[in-house]
Amino acid sequence: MKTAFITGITGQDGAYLAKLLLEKGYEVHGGVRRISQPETVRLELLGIADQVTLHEFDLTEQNNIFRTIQAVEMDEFYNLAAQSFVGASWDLPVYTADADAMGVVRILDTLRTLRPEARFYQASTSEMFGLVQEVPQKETTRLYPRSPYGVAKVYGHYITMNYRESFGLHASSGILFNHESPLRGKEFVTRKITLGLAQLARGGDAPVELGNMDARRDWGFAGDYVEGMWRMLQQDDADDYVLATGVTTTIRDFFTFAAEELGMDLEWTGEAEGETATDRKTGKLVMKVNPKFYRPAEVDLLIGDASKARTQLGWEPKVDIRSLASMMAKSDFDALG
Ligand code: NAP
Ligand code: G4F
Repeated sequence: MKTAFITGITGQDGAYLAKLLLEKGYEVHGGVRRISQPETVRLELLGIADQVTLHEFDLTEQNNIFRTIQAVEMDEFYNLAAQSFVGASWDLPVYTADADAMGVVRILDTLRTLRPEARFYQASTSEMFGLVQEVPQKETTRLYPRSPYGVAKVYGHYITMNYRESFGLHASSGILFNHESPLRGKEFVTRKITLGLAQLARGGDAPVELGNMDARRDWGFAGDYVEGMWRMLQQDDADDYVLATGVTTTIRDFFTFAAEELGMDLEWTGEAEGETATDRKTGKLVMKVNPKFYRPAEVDLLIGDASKARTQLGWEPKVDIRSLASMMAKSDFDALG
């Protein structure tokens, strides 16, 4: 039986990865940062809260990282923990760098000292492509981050490559494009949309307030993406891989797909800050733009080329964008019932 340690096990990806590894027969340990009331709701929703061993773990605390890696005899280490909300990274740039950049080197340097044989996965991101220099984006595309989060993740990405090349660690980096699910945090745009629409469909009357409706994302299902993470660590040699669907969709189209799942028929009017959507069936205003949600710098077009992962890992995303929007809208609607 292999043992895995997952940082960020209470997050969206951490919960799905823990479930996958348990199904594969792993002993699963995870890191949870100290807060007044530990939030294990995603592990509970997946029915695995009592099957994983949790350890106090914080990316910003070197001694805590050292003691955790000393205590758990792990074969694989998945670093999924991060300050992961791009929008917040302009308000918390120093903390974001501490957690998302320095946190990675704290872990790598401790692994190098205590467990050089353990395999390491770093959660890199398409946000590193930012102002895209090539379409679609692949492993060799030049990075041009557009947020303090993206900049911090670029450091995490390069230090992972550097420890692989300098010390021979089996350290891989997954450059993952956006992946969503019913377990997605409520501040991210997809979940904000499906939850807001579900509340409207259940009789609420507060429109969903959004920012840049023209941004495009390559959205996949988180359950598919954690399978790709695992596959990376099963390769003989560590490497970097893009995981993406290759399909890009505007925020507006995602909103429409989710609304259709809930039986709405949208009429769009206006542009930019004046854009709105109304449900023709009920006459309710269901979306209005609020400039408060615009970002100081935007990533407008993300679309990934996952050919390398397809060829070398045999990885394929299985859930398309319409099915994803339907799955999330239905889950939120059912939960509110
Ligand atoms: P998430 O749901 O926001 O989960 C983040 C996890 O990190 C949570 O468990 C959180 O704990 C934990 N965490 C935050 N700060 C920490 C700290 N200082 N010390 C220890 N743990 C800390 O994110 P996700 O969507 O699962 O994403 C997983 C990873 O993939 C992240 O690194 C993210 O940046 C990266 N990524 C995500 C996507 C995507 O589309 N989802 C795409 C590319 C890359 P709490 O529960 O206490 O908040
Ligand atoms: O859902 P988002 O907040 O995700 P974003 O910024 O792409 O970041 C996510 O994906 C990254 C991978 O590329 C991860 F690394 C990161 O950890 C995270 O998981 O925003 C998506 C787009 C943005 O262009 C944003 O401006 O949606 C636009 N948007 C429009 N209105 C909004 C809103 N985003 C949010 N969160 N809230 C809005 O009201």
